[in-house]
Amino acid sequence: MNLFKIFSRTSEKYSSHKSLPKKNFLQTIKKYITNHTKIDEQILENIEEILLSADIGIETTQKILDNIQKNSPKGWENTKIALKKELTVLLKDTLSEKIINNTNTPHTPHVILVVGVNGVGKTTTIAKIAAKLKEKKIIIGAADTFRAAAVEQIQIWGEKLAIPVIANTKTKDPKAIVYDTIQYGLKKSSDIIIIDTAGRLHNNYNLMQELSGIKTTIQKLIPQAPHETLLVLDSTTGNNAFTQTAMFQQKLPISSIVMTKLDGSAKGGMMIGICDQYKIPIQYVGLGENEKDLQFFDKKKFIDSLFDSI
Ligand SMILES: Nc1nc2c(ncn2[C@@H]2O[C@H](COP(=O)(O)OP(=O)(O)OP(=O)(O)O)[C@@H](O)[C@H]2O)c(=O)[nH]1
Ligand SMILES: [Mg+2]
Repeated sequence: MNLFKIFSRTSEKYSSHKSLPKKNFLQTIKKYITNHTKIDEQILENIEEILLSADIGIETTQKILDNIQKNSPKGWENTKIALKKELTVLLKDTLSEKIINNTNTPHTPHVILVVGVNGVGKTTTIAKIAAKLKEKKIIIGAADTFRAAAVEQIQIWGEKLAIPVIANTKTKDPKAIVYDTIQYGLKKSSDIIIIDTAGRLHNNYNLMQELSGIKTTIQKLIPQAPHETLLVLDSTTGNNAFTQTAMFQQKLPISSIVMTKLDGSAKGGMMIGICDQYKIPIQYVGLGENEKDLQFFDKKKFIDSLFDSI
């Protein structure tokens, strides 16, 4: 699966739905601009619909429309250059590879807290990150005390990847597990500690509040931690991902985003919209259910691929 083809898919699912993009949204915009000498209200409305149905979001769509309006008199080639520049600015730089990789761990232990709503792919992403950083000494804290099978799920990954998982099925308090995990990580001089948390609805006050408690617990042992807070978003959720980002960001400073399930029917435009609106970089993209199905998000490659085909 090539991530950079996500906008170009022409699945039957897409073609059967009139309002969804049948191809790379830029191709459709190109067609409109090339076929009309003047960009009028109707064309702008059509372009707006294309952008919104690619999940780019209202605010970012408006910015792109303003850009097209500003540049359209000079024809498609100039508009294309302007759009490429605009998308490069809208997609915030990925900081991830500077933050952590197999040869560089700026903080030891480096604590990564993984959060997000139910079922977005947090636990699977943790396994994928651990598999990617396997040169390092990693431990995982199974702090999802909410879902019965959650501990077992991460333990199975731990066994598969030969990574210790700290769990305690006797407690329902995630803070207790977080505390034990950090303590164990410090004792064993771990390089990386990854904390799995329960899926929580962004509009559930108590569950969101619990995240503050988890953070405070981590800081009792390592005041500067968590060094990274990853928000996992399911790319198939559409506009709701914008609200999730806003609500999680309100509770904890999110350092970067993992966009999962891009191997599915997602349109991917939300990557542009979310980076633009919340100024949070995308660190990883999930492209399947196996431990190898995780890629660092490369902004330049992503944008080049969008424009390569047109
Ligand atoms: N196709 C695909 N499936 C994924 C991806 N990431 C996760 N999944 C699947 O999504 C489902 C949910 O993944 P989990 O990792 O359990 O999600 P979670 O956020 O930990 O879920 P909760 O702990 O219940 O909130 C599983 O069936 C995963 O295999 C991905 O990038 N692509
Ligand atoms: Mg989970």
